Order: sequence, then C-alpha cells, then structure tokens
Amino acid sequence: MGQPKILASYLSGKVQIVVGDITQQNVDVIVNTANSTLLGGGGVDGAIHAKGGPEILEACREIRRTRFPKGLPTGEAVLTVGGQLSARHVIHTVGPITGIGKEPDAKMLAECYRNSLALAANDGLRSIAFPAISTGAYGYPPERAAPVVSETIESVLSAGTPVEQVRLVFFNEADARTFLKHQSFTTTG
Ligand code: AR6
Repeated sequence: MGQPKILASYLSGKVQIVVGDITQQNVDVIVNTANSTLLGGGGVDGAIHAKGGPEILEACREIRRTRFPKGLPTGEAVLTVGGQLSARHVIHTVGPITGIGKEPDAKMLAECYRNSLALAANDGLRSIAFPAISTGAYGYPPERAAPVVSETIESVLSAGTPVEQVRLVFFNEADARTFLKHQSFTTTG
C-alpha cells in the first residue's frame, strides 16, 4: 500500500493524524478496540480478526485461559501476534461504554491509551497506530474523546518512552477533522 494520508502532525512529528484503515497500517503494532471477551466483534475488532486470521484469535483465547478467565477489564490492554497483518503485533484494549445520556468515562478512555503505550514500550515496539477507541459501537462522543486522547498521548511522550511514532487513524476525513478541531496537543509540526 502507499503512504497514509497525513492530515496533521504534532509533537515534532511524533504524532500523526491519518485517514485510513487501521488494518493497513505499516507499523510495529496496531491497537484493537476489543470487547472484554477478546473473542472478536464488529468494527475495528471484526476487521482486525478478518484480515489478521486465526492466529490472533488463538492468542486471544490463550490469554483468556491463562490470564483473564473472566474477560479483559475496561481500560486494560494485552499484546498478541499480528497474524497476516503487516503490523507484527496487535494490542487489544477495551474502551468504556457510554450509555445514552450518560457522562463518558474519560479516565477509562485515557487508561486504554496509556496502557497500550506502556505495553508497546515494554516490548520495544517503536511505532503504534490507534483507531478512535470507543467512538463507534461504544458511543463515546468523538469531540469529547479528542482532548482526552491528545492529553494522554502528550503526557506519555513527554515523560519519555521508547515509542517514537504514534499514528491516530480515522476511518474517514470527517472523523479526523473532528479530532483536529477538538484535540489539545501543545505543539504542531
Ligand atoms: N479502521 C479504522 N477505523 C475504523 C475501522 C477500520 N477498519 N472500522 C471502524 N473504525 P468500533 P468501539 C472506526 O465500533 O466504539 C466491536 O464490536 C469507527 O468508525 O470499532 O471501541 C468490539 O468487539 C469508530 O470511529 O470500536 C466491541 O464490542 C472507531 O473506529 C465494540 O465494537 C471505533 O469503532 C467496541 O466499540
């Protein structure tokens, strides 16, 4: 595939905002918007399992058996192989669900990004691509997610991490534009 369309970058180019399909990202690890079963679903989760193949599901089953028999709690993250994907690894994280008329759980959304970045760093992975966690089936308002996501990523990167590149992947340009309008990174470029 060609280079992703980069709409903007922040923090000296360490953070890129792109429009595209998360499963096509040529990075060390992509993040999956999983549910607590880790056994697949729709949206990003469905696409990752469909394109990555059965190796990923088998690794998820093993994690359920050995570490999380009751399911992966919201905000936590686990690492598996990337199967047939161009990314060598997948980090599966479970975002918060926002009920209709309920206040979104910013703390849990931040935990997803923080824990995913920590896992990547611990595994020596240098580039990571995130989809817009929780903003699909789980109902987190995208304009409310943007400041939480940008603040969390900036705080991890400025504290020092071996992760060199963070790509935020939006499925369409309108979603990316909403993020750009509501993000709060302190430096562009
Ligand atoms: N590439 C990039 N972004 C995508 C893609 C893709 N291939 N597909 C969808 N999006 P969602 P959630 C966008 O629903 O809200 C699953 O069934 C989408 O437009 O994937 O965390 C799981 O099993 C939206 O902006 O994740 C869970 O049960 C964003 O990715 C539940 O959905 C997230 O949408 C998780 O819901």
